[in-house]
Amino acid sequence: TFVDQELSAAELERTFIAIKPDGVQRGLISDIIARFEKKGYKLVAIKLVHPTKDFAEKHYDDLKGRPFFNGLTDFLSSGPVVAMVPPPPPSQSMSNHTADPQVWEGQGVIKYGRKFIGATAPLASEPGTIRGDFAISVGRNIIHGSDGPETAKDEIALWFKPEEILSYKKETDKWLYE
Ligand code: IDP
Ligand code: MG
Repeated sequence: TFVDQELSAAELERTFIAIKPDGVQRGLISDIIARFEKKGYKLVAIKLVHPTKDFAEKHYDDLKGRPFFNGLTDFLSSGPVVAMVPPPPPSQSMSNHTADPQVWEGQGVIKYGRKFIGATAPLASEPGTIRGDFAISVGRNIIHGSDGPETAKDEIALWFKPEEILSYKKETDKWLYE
């Protein structure tokens, strides 16, 4: 149906967000989740995990060879991390393009998630962003978010089994979209 097409299109917009060990230790889980939740994004998977060093190296595979790689992967594997996947609900703009899901790939929650998070260096992040409001050092910037559709897909597959990602309808969608 039309609605199913909208939902499968919205699934393409999934991003992977992780609250890093510093965010968990500092008691910022609820503040961070609240921003995505209040914006209207839908949470479809969440878990608390303590990644191994090996797993952290896989997650940051693209940064292998950088001088901070060892410290970064030590840090990510130093304690529990909150892993989550919030895609947006189907929107009216999406329903104009149901024939070609590629049209809106890369828009929505991936880009907006990065805007919410702010710049990699917290001191360069605007006030109002998560890193801007809650962090100081680049190596203690409390949150991770996928930087594009391809990374989102890879990171979701690395952190979650397909059966851990739920599909459900939110009744608030009609109050969020005209
Ligand atoms: P991002 O998290 O904003 O996407 P990336 O460049 O992908 O930033 O780097 C991944 C993580 O590596 C950052 O969030 C940060 O914690 C850490 N990192 C990046 N650059 C530096 C650096 O110059 N020194 C120390 N840590 C860094
Ligand atoms: Mg990155």
